[in-house]
Amino acid sequence: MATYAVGDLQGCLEPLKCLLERVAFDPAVDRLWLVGDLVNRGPQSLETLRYLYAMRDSLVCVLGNHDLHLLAVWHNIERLKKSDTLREITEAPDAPLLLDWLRRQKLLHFDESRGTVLVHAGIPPQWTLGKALGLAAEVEEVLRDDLRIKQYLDGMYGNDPVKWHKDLTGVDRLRVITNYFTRMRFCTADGKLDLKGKEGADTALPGYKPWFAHKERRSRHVKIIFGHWAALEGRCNAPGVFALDTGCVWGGAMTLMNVDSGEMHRCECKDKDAPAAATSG
Ligand SMILES: [Mn+2]
Repeated sequence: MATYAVGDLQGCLEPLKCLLERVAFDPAVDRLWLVGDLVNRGPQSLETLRYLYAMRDSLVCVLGNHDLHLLAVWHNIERLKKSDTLREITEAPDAPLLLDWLRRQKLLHFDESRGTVLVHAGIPPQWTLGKALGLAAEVEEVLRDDLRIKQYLDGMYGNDPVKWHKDLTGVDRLRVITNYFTRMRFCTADGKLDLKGKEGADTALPGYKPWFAHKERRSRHVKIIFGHWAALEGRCNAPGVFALDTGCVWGGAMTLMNVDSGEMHRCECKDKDAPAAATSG
């Protein structure tokens, strides 16, 4: 009985299967945690979703920005972008089943017995774990609500407000919460976001740092497993913080971690048609 976490899949199903074979994953007893961005850009987004849905009882999954984008496309809020590879999902006969499962996943998962958090992008420095869990739950509730999900997805896109304030309400409030959990890389110590920078940890603007690098970060006493930031190449200098996106879809590798032992495994991305440059997380 083991618990594993795996980095961004982005429709790369073969490297996931390679990793699960490597550790002899048994869905009857083992558990797999997914950091989100299950789909898009890679070769097999639909097959990946079907594969995960079939083993849903063995999964813990948090949502990434690409998963939310897929939900927005499905609800006719947002059009497909040129680089999206999501049409195969929205046109599939089982799309309603798969996407209803997807929208019921969390933004933040906390395993109390392990003192470990799973999140797509991260937790901003000014939030305690308790605060973060409460705010994630606000978005999770809206995603499950047939009446409110469209309004949320419609207002989800955008970089403002750049910083959390407790008096924020409505879509502005939900947007900044979503941006922290699913898009953040660099921010200031008090949580002002720079959502444009996508390169390595040493490319922060003056006054900004990678979210995990702020010394007084209020969630520093729990372990955090995250994805989203391929340019880190799995390197993260903060103790107890584990960066699992190693850019599989960009021709890198997929990384799987044994949550309890910390043991890491990698399978190379063998898709020769993979996009050449890491332009998105
Ligand atoms: Mn992402």
